[in-house]
Amino acid sequence: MDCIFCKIASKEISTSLVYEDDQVVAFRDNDPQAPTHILIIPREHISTINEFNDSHSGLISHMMLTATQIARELDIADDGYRLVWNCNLKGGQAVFHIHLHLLGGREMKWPPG
Ligand code: IU
Repeated sequence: MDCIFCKIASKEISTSLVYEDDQVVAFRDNDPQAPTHILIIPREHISTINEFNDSHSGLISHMMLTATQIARELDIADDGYRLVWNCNLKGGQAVFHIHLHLLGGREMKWPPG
């Protein structure tokens, strides 16, 4: 499968890695929309969050906990940050390997565009 985030997860393509373990990889977004913009991805290829089912509950929890841990480590937790899952084209998804955006280091607007 020709998936750029699978290639990032397997290190076929290098990135600015922030964290990795047996389930997830976190790296800096290459077109950051905030001073801190990290993507947390699973090593497993899942195209959209529409594919989530009960078997993914541990992974989803682990991705969220990884994001909050990185926010603390990068010192954006106290000021505040945003976690975003984009789903499918109208949801703003451009890369079809799920990823959790962690955005911080600036004030966020609401509602998002
Ligand atoms: P989206 O939710 O699918 O729209 O987000 C995809 C993100 O992946 C977007 O912020 C891109 O800048 C980012 N990205 C990246 O960091 N490195 C890449 O090689 C590619 C996309 I392709």
